[in-house]
Order: sequence, then C-alpha cells, then structure tokens
Amino acid sequence: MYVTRPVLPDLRVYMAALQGIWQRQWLTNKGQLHDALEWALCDHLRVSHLSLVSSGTAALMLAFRALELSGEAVTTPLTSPATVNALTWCGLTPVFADIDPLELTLDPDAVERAITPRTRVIVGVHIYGIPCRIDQLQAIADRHGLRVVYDAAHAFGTEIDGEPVLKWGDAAILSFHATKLFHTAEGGAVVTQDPDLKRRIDLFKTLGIQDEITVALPGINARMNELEAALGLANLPLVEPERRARGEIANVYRERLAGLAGIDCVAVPRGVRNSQQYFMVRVTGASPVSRDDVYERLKSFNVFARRYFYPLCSDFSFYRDAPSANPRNLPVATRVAQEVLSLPLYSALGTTGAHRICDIIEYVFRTTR
Ligand code: T4K
Repeated sequence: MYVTRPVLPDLRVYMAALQGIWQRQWLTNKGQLHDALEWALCDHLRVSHLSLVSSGTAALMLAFRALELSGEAVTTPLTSPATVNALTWCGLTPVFADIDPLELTLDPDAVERAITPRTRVIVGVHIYGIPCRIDQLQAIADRHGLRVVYDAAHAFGTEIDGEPVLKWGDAAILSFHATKLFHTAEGGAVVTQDPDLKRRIDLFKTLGIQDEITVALPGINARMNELEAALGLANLPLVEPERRARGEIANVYRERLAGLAGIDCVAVPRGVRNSQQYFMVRVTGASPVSRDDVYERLKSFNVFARRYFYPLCSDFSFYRDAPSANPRNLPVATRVAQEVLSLPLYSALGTTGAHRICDIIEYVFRTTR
C-alpha cells in the first residue's frame, strides 16, 4: 500500500484520444487538446485564467519571472523542495517564516517579522490542501507593497465558503504530477485573475516566441504536450468520484484513530472543502512510539506512508546557514516536521485497506506500551 496511486482512465478512452493526435499529427505547441484542457479546467475550477505548463515547479518559476520578482521572498519551510528551489532558480532569496501550530500554513505574525526592505513577495503554500490565512497575508502584503503567490499544488478543488482558493493572490500554481488527485502524468498550471499575466506566462512558457520573427521575452520551454493534455481530459471526469472515495477512506481513518492517544489527525478548518490530496496525521509526544517508528513498522507490513515534509527545506545543506533557517526561528515547523505522517489515500485502497492500516497502527501502539 503506497501513499498514493494515480487515477487512470479506461485505456480505450485514452487510446481514442491518441488516435486523434495521430491523425492531426500535432504533438505540442498549443495543440487542440492543450487548449481544450485549459478551458475545461477553468470551468471545473471556476477560475478566469489558467495557463497549462510542464510541471508544478515550472509553474512556480514562470509565476515568479512573469511577476518580475527579485530580492527576498518570505515562505514556509514545511513544503516540497519545489517551492523554495524555484525561488532560488529565479534569483530570489528565500526567507523562512514559522507556521501556525494547528493549520500548518504560514503564521502571519511570523511573516510580518520576516519582512525587510528587500522583501518583494510572500509565497504561501496551501499545504495538504489547508488554505493559508489569505486575508491576513493579503493585508500584510498590501501594507508593505508586496506580491502574493500561492503554491496550491495540494489544493485542486479546495474551496473556502464555496469559493475556490485559487482566486487569491497575484497568482496560484497547481501541480498535475502523477501523485496528484488530478494529474497529467507530469504537468502543472498557473492560475491568475489577470489576463495580462496569463499572456506573459503563455509567452514565457514558449521561449518568448510571439511570431515567426519576434521573440518578445527571454522565455523557456515549459509547454504541456498533447499526450499529457489528453490524459488530463480523460482524467477530469474521474476527479469528483475519486475525491468522494477518498473522503470515505478519510472518515475511516478519522473515526478509528480518534481514540488513540498520540495520534492527531490534521483537520481542515471549518468552511473549507478538503481537496483530499493527503491524509495527514501527527504522531505527538503523547504517543508511546515515535513518528519514525510508526513509519518503519508500517513499512514492515508493506504500508509505505510518507513523512511529507521532513526534513524541512530550511534544513537542506544549501539553505541551513541562512539566519531565517535557524531552528530557533522556526520552533513550530521544527516540531511539526518530526510529527507528520501521510497515510495512504487513494480510491483503490478502499475502506477495507484503511481499516487494515488502522489495525496495524493499533497493534504497533498496543505492543509498544
Ligand atoms: N509544490 C508542492 C507543495 C508540491 O508538493 C510539489 C510536488 C510541487 C510544488 C511541485 O510539483 P511538480 O513539479 O512535481 O509537478 C512526489 C511528487 O513527485 C511531487 O510532485 C510532489 N509534490 C511530492 C509531494 O511527492 P515523491 O518523491 O514523494 O514521489 P514518489 O515517486 O516517491 O511517489 C510517491 C508514491 O506515489 C510512490 O511510492 C507510489 C506512488 N506512485 C508514484 C508515481 C510517480 C505511483 O503509484 N505511480 C507513479 O507514477 O514526490
């Protein structure tokens, strides 16, 4: 049992789409399916502008470049290396701020303290699909004249009071990697409310080529090809059934683990629709077993949970000398990184699989006391 398994369409549906690609002999560079998927995703996610790209990491880099950012970026250490490394690739200096102890997203007070005259952007991560404190972060950004970019790689379909979380910030990015609820094998997107920013990102992702003789921007190649777009179009109708099935599995985990002292299920705040990207627990000090022991014992039963995101990005050798990376600046994130464990969550696991995993965890707790 893995932490996740990709949703896959009926192979015949995908083959039919491939047949069309073969007939048109159009494989990439703003193909028909690329455009169809952009429209379908705007509709599904209820956002105005979305630009498909080759990965979530590329989406981050394009957003930073298209917003012409330089200087310092305040961000969270509890995230994929993608968030922070993309900043570095764009010549920005990541400055780490601590996280909220319950919601695990950027703590607005810590963000405010991290701002210097060189700060240009706040990069929030809707980690595990839990929305950042968007109103507070926006108020800080407005006060200091900063941009806000959200890494929404885990937040496909996350809503706050019925509104898509992707609407907030100057831009938000999605990952469509195979491990994501909605995927195109590899892929991603930049979402924005600003049509000019969408146009710039579309140029940046195609080497800046405007027409046969005009290169308008120093762009890169971050295109999504037609084979990936076809997979996305075939997968999109499967997203909501998958989300529902994952919701049932999550309910089993929540009910079964509620009675275990030392295991806290990470909750989404009231009014938030859960993306069901991950099912996160925290193995706390009240547990007779450490998080790493639970992880290892599960592995011995062929259950491959993951410690997303341990170690913290601030602990990487190339970031840890920065003053903001000092664990004394990040007490909450430092503790949380020792506690988090992502349990398997995908429809094929079924509620039976979830019960089996809970049996194992109960057994591990019982036999360790
Ligand atoms: N921002 C955030 C917050 C992110 O979490 C990520 C990516 C990004 C940005 C960047 O997006 P991308 O540039 O990747 O589009 C995975 C993914 O590679 C990565 O996309 C993801 N976050 C991260 C959290 O997880 P690994 O190293 O854990 O993946 P891997 O290969 O160990 O796969 C995990 C499990 O999934 C496997 O044990 C089995 C299953 N699996 C995986 C693949 C690739 C399958 O069943 N089939 C598959 O094809 O990084």
